[in-house]
Amino acid sequence: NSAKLEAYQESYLYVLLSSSILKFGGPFTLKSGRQSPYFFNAGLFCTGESISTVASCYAQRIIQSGVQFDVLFGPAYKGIPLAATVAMALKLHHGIDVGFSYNRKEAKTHGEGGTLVGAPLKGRVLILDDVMTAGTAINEAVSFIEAAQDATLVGVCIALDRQERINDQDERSTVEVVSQRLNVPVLSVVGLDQIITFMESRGGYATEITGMKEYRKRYGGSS
Ligand code: OMP
Repeated sequence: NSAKLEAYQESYLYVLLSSSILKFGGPFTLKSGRQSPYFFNAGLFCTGESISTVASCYAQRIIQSGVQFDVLFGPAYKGIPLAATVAMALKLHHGIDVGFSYNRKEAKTHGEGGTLVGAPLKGRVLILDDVMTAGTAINEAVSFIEAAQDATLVGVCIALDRQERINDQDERSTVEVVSQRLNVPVLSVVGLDQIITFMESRGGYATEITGMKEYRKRYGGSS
């Protein structure tokens, strides 16, 4: 396993492990029904320290990719703080000022009304989300962009690519299939291989690493 790590990915992985955002043990039942020995909980980006590191890492990954965009869209609920803090990190660390937008789960019928909040969903839109496993969650987020007039999806950036196959009949990875289907890049701050590389380099995680490798053999995608 030789997934390379950049400095920002190392500080990110350090935060994931020290804040238990990445949890082991389980087994954890995933949305897809798969039983996983590890689980990534974006709800635990809940301190100034962890959210600022995570947001800076998303920003670096996005800048590194070269994707051009006008608005960030963070699907409710976990995408909301991501959209706000990544917009802030882009401004603070890279001098790039973009709008951010997110949805309500319940449409509001009074006041300003509607389902979308924040910057107008117009122009080139980059979706921010937490994790991709079998690609179900992303469809709802994409539907908001499709429903908006004058909005074009230009990419998706997630915190973790679990590098799983999309289903048992297709060995291609979810990220690859989703990227082809939407015809945009799907970026991730790290993938499962990089988690394994990082934990191997730190030592002391033999059981966790074995569990992740076995799981990767059973459910891993082809790229
Ligand atoms: P898919 O919809 O199968 O791609 O699964 C992604 C969603 O599952 C995420 O948006 C989360 O709601 C949830 N999830 C996690 O939060 N962390 C994980 O490690 C795995 C999942 C999951 O259920 O696959």
